[in-house]
Amino acid sequence: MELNLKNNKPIIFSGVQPSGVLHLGNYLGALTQWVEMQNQSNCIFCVVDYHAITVKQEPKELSRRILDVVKAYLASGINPEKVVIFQQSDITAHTELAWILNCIARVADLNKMTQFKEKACLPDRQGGSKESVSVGLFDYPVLMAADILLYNTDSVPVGDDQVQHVELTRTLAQRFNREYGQVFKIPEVAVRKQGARIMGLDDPTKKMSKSASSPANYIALTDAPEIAAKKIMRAVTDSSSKIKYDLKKKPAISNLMTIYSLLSGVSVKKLEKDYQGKGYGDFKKDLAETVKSFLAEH
Ligand code: AQP
Repeated sequence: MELNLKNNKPIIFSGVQPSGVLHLGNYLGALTQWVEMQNQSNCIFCVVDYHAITVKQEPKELSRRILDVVKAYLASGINPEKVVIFQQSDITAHTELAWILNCIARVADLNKMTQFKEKACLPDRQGGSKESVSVGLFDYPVLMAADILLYNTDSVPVGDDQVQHVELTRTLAQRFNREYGQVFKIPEVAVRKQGARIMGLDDPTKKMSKSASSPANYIALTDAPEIAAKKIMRAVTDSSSKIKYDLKKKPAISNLMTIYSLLSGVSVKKLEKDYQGKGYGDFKKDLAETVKSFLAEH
């Protein structure tokens, strides 16, 4: 599909790294927004393979994953007749603009990025210390800024973990425009009220992540329904057994309630009412069924 930018519709840009199998967090935080936006906007959805190589990748595996990401886009309801889907490394302007933006970005800007701090210290990341990870991992928010700014993007639909990177994009665009004249459009970030940060099933204090060390962390969009159901039944829960949404005191059940609510369309308030007097076992059994039907349909 070719973009017709002569219409007055807003330009939407977003992407997913082919760094693993897509999970419910990617779907509920980002892809559902994309599906909603594709009818009213000029949408560009990229597979950001240069971002994925900021950590070590197996070349053959990476090629396969790039196609898997596109398949996940299509299975989630992205219509290739309405949107542009492409692979980042096919367009050399991404890395060219990234270099130009590197020359106005400051080390202090990147030092503030919380995702880098979290990712750099993962034990599987080349030594697990900030000093031994790749420069690419440190610099990746600048490449993301280039991805967004290249297309005169109006809005960037992402999950909560990417908000800081879109804010950096705005800062770099504003700084560039101040120093060199009006070149870049300043993009807005679009984040869902509910589902912007789906947490890991094995640890509700950390976000669900493609590169988590255990598959028990996530429901992959490619999980067989029975496997996904088992993961829900084994998901970590909180100490008292009441089904109540309370992010601070009951982060595990609150996360499961968010997933349940988004997949079923039943509000969290109604779930609390429906499960009054019932325990985690009943709740998880019903959620497992909901997840199974979702996976079977997608
Ligand atoms: N847990 C999440 N909840 C809600 N949204 C999420 N996203 C990621 N995790 C969650 C959103 O999905 C989009 C694509 O993510 P990405 O490929 O850019 O990588 P990421 O943000 O670093 O996500 P992952 O899954 O944790 O990948 P790895 O493990 O490779 O780093 C983004 O819009 C993101 O916000």
